[in-house]
Amino acid sequence: SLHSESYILHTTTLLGNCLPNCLQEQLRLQAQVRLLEYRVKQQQVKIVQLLQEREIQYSDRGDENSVIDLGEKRQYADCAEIYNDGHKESGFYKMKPLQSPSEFLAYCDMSEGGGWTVFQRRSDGSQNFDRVWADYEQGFGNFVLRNGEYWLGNKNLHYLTSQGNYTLRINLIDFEEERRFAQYTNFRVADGEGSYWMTCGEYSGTAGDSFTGGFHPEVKWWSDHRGMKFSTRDRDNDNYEGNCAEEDKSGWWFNRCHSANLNGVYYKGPYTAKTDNGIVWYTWHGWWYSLKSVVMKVRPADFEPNVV
Ligand SMILES: [Ca+2]
Repeated sequence: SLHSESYILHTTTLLGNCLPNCLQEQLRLQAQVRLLEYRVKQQQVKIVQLLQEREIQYSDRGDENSVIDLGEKRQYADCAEIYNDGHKESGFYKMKPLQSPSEFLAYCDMSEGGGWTVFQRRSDGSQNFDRVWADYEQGFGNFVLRNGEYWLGNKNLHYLTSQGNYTLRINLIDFEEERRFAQYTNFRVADGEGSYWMTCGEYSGTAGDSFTGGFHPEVKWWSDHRGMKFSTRDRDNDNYEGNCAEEDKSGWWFNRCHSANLNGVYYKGPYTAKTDNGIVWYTWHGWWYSLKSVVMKVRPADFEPNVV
């Protein structure tokens, strides 16, 4: 609107020097100002439309089948092995960790150094994450699309992370398109008999340490997710007299209850609800902001990309 403002100034100056009978000129100029204002508005609308179209095109890129079939020649324990066998394209690959009785598909993120096995993705709220124990145990969601939302399954997560020393990386994006990450050493998920309890080591990153409550010593007793069993609405293993999974509508390693709830309800940014049940990472946006995008992935700590 800068154009029309300078034009108004110019017009006012002209009118100041004007004789009383130049009313017609005044009207003409006023009409011109209105026309210019109208054009500026139209252009602003166009700019907004173009930005929206670009946004849609960008997100459409994830709307493609990205299952990559390597045949049955070789079995892979995780995406790190697939990467180092020369397959550097991101997509869903079949793998079979050492102890796993069967193969399964997981998305291999071959960016950020490559070799990452993605076990959770949130991108658009298209999948329901308010699910029972059996679903979280087996895994659920979309295992075809690049941006498909899914949970790999606690069983598979156990088989993956019990193969060695795995690094956990959590990538977060908010609705301003800002990106942050949190990384943890020594991430491991126990078996079903241990109710898939989770442990991890040291934090590094830009999103703050919401996973182990490391952001303040006084919150650790209720917000540290380490050592916690997995909970779902039909299997309450949390440290709270109520049922965290039921109140927060997700399956997670709830304590009492959380400072990170990445399987929460897909709201769009700031939200209001009875409980903090959004996709929350407390140390970045607090309890009442639900993130736009989450990726949780693992890679062996001793991974060294094989340059082919
Ligand atoms: Ca409880």
